[in-house]
Amino acid sequence: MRRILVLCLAAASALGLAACGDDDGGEVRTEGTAAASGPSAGSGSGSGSASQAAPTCESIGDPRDATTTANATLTEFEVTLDKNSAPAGNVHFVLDNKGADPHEFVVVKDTVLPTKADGSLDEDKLAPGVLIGEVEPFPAGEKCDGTFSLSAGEYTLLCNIVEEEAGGKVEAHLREGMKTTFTVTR
Ligand SMILES: [Cu+2]
Repeated sequence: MRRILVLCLAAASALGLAACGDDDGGEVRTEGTAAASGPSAGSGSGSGSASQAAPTCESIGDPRDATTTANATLTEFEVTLDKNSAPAGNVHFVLDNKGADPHEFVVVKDTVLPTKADGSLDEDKLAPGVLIGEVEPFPAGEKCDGTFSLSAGEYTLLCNIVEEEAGGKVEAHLREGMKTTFTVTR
């Protein structure tokens, strides 16, 4: 599920590198090599999910099943929670993207994370069952949510987006610090 955000490459070639700032606008988002083959083709959490020209919120799970609601704020590059623990059960995470870029929300039942050379989470190296689920990337300024069934243990909540900017600079949100821990008690 490695994601790559290609920032304003088209603008850079048309207008020169000065046009290629760090802010929003003109972003072209790709996932792997699957060029935009249609919207909302990939709502699952599999590695082969299709790309979307613009991310939209796809809520995960049913919040009516939740016994706990936790609010998470996503920014560059932090995940901030209003509570750091919950009893075992279904936890409804209400996500508020207050940053300038799209972010996602990945739930991993571990606190020691295998990473790739670019600093992103290497999901292929997680033990079976450790990757609980995720809310796919959604835009800056918007809210989204996900409800996950969590058994007792220590979790990491993170964003695993990797941006490739003009000039080849790679920015992994996880490496930039976009994670927090969450404890589920019995
Ligand atoms: Cu992010």
